[in-house]
Amino acid sequence: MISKKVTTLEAFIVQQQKKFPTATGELSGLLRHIVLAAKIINREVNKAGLVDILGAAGTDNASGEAVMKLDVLADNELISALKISGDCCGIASEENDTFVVFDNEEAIDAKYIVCFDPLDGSSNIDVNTSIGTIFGIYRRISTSGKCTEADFLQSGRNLVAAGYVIYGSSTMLVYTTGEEVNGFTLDPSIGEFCLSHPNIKTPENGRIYSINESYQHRFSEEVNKYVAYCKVEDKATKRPYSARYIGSMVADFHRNLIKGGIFMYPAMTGYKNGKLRLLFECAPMAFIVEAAGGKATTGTKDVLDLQPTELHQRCPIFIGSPKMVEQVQFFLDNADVAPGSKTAAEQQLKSAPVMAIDG
Ligand code: P6P
Repeated sequence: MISKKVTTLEAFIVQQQKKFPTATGELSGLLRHIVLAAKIINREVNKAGLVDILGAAGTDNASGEAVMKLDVLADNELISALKISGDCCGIASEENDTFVVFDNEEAIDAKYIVCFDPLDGSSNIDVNTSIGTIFGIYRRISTSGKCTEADFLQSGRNLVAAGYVIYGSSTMLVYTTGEEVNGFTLDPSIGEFCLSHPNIKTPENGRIYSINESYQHRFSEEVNKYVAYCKVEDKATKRPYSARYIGSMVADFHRNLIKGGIFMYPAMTGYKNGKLRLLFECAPMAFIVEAAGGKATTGTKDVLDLQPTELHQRCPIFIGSPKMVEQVQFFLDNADVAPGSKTAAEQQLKSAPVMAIDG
């Protein structure tokens, strides 16, 4: 029996659409199809541990069907769902070298395009670590007919909506259309995403830093100084911070969004623009974090201000609690500041008080 008000994602989408009298329902329809794909991906991800029974990718399962890699399956599900939606004229995906045009009659003139990473962190699948789907929705620039590459090479400032699904201890869908960020947890017993985290605002400050420190020898001196700063014992600024790095951007981002923290994937030797993709990971996450009161920079400009020149371009990213992003920017802009200096601590103390970390 339902004992208290439960807002399903479907009901929420309808409520949100009503706020815009001129809304045609196309964005709502697009979101519904992304949700459908997410439920199918969730079902398959949750079976990943049974690969020995169900067959590994590249083999045939008991019913003779080819078992595909989960990231390929996720890519296919999203492409199919978006194509049949009739509200999307094409997609660009981390899994596909070029963009995909939907030239079927009901889709070819649709208003929106979608960029997505179908299964981010997929290398973690076989060790049962949280992974995710990341998506960003733009209005097409071309007016009608087959979408073009220019429709996809838009800065994050043009995003209409962005979100992610995290397949973790529970499955959550978090999305924003630019104002509020809302989180919905999947209730498997009814197959519905239910509003569990209304109007998420990320803490102004935090005590979690996320970076792959094994690349220390490849980072710039300024990045290493900030990482050293995070480790200095200093009661006033509640340091040392806690290092948390899962190696799955969606999982690291989501934890920091809720608890406060900073996720960093800087430029480094061998990755002159960092590793993460602007269109499929960085821009959607930057859109979400800014709507939640956070910040996202490449180290030289806001991620959302980057004008993409190619589909798969990478960009450095420092994203999370605004005061922590400002603090790392302080180190990036002041090469002579020592990690243990009073100057560095004073810069931090100008910020909001740091939240205690719980767990
Ligand atoms: P590294 C996963 O492969 C991914 O794209 C992100 O989800 C994650 O944050 C990053 O790469 C991890 O990269 O080099 O630390 O293994």
